[in-house]
Amino acid sequence: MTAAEAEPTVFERIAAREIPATIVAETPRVIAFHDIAPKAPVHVVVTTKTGAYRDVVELAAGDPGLLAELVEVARGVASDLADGEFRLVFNTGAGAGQTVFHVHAHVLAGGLEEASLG
Ligand code: DGP
Repeated sequence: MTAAEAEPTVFERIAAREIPATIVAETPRVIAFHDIAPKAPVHVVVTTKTGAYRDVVELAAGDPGLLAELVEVARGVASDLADGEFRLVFNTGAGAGQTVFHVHAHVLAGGLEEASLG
C-alpha cells in the first residue's frame, strides 16, 4: 500500500478541517495547532499538510525545503505565543514515543526552565 492509498492520518484530517483543532499558524504546505494533551505552557504541533513523510528523517531526505518551512513556522509560533525561545522535538519511531506516523514537530515554550530533557 502506498502512502497515498493509506487511511489519512489524524493530522491530515485536521488540515482538511475534518477534525477540529485550534489552528495557530498555516502556510500552503504547513499547519500548526495546539496539542490536545499539552506538556508545556505552550505546546503546539507543527506538521505538513500531507502524510507522505512518516518522520523527520524521511522529510529531511525527501524534501529539505519543506522541513525548513516547518522550522520557520515553529519559530513564528514561539514568537507569537511565547518569548521566542523554544524546544523543538521530533519523536522518531514508536520506541521514542512517536504515536502519529505523519511527520510533526512539538513546539514547547513558555516556562521551560524547570523542565528536563526527558
Ligand atoms: P507523537 O507522540 O510525537 O506522535 O505526538 C503526537 C501528538 O499529537 C500528541 O502529543 C497528541 C497530539 N494529538 C493526537 N491526536 C490529536 C488530535 O486529534 N488533535 C490534536 N490537537 N492533537 C492531537
